Amino acid sequence: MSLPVRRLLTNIRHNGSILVGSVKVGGAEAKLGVSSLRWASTAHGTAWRVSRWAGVGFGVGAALTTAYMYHNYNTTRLGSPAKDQEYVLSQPPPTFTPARSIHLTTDTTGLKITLFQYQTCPFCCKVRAFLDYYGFSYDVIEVNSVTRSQTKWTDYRKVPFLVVQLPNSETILQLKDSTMIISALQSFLYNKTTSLQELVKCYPSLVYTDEGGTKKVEIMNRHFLMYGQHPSGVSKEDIVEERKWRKWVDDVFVHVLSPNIYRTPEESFQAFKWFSKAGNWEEHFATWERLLAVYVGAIAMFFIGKSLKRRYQLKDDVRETLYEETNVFLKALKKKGTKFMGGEQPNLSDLAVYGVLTAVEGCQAFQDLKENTHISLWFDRMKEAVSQHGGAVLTNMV
Ligand SMILES: N[C@@H](CCC(=O)N[C@@H](CS)C(=O)NCC(=O)O)C(=O)O
Repeated sequence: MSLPVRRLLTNIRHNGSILVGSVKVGGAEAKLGVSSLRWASTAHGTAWRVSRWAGVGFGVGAALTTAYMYHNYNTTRLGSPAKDQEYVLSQPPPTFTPARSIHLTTDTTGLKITLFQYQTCPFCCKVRAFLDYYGFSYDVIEVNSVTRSQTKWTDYRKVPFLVVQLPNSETILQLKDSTMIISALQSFLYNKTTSLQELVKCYPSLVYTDEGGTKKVEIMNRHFLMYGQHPSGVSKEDIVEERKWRKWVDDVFVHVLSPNIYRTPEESFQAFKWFSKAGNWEEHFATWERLLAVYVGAIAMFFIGKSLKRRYQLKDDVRETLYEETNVFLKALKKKGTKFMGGEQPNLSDLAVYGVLTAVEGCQAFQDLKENTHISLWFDRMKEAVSQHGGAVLTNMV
């Protein structure tokens, strides 16, 4: 086993920081500080670190890495001012060429949204499913997960995040964390009289130190919608149920995916080839970065997948857990007897499950899931609803 991979595994065993930081139950997300050993929970986040370590192994050189990190550390980042203004940027971020721009004339919210993302990160896919379903216009900035040059200006260390310029205003917000982004924007759509700037104040971040002495950031209320007044046609039970499934996606379902897509070395390799294709890595990575991310990433993630399987107590045959958890959702859907968990239209729980599944759509695990469960019917309906911007009436504010 190569040194980088061995160190990686040692870090998982002893440090325990892998995964815990980003998607732990209760929402303890970002780890703070600058360190080359902060490992992410998902393929893409891990891949860039793997490739960085592999770069050392392949002779890029410790000095170069150190200089690069020192540069990162010293790059001025746009921080957050006063606590109740924590999502307000003190100055506009630098401009980047969007990988693509989605422009819908039906979106009259006046919000100018830019999504910073990795194309196949499940959290980013979840946000895109939401934005597309509601027909928001937005620009996509594809972050190079090796150099991360597009995010040097911010102290937030993860993707996705949104930069949102408010209508007729100089104010620019930075919304962090997929679940908070979705809750804040959905609240805005329900609450047309309250500005987004006011609404984001309902999601303050809380910094704390966990039992292990690690600093964590938790975004309060991130699964809660701020309705203002009780929405018509939605019962209290509907609201609680939607929240329950959204939490289930963040706390359970998303953790079942990685061990499944990296189940064998072949599947792991195939998954990375799909990430490379779907994320257009040829355009966003230098050739050496892309090849390292694919080859070293696939090997490393195969081992990490095993560790994740233990951490999240998946069955020995991880597919069994994937089918079982998917069936938990499908069974609840069947019991409701409606097209979607939201009834005749998708709600945020449908969008969350659908969103994270689209991240693995090109993987063998998803093919197996389609063959071994009844996910296809609902999934295809969701695809149609999202691609047709089924919720666009809410972004049409005239
Ligand atoms: N709780 C966060 C988790 C986000 C997350 O873990 N993102 C990964 C990529 S999939 C990440 O940015 N990891 C850090 C990195 O790649 O540097 C959310 O829901 O947005």
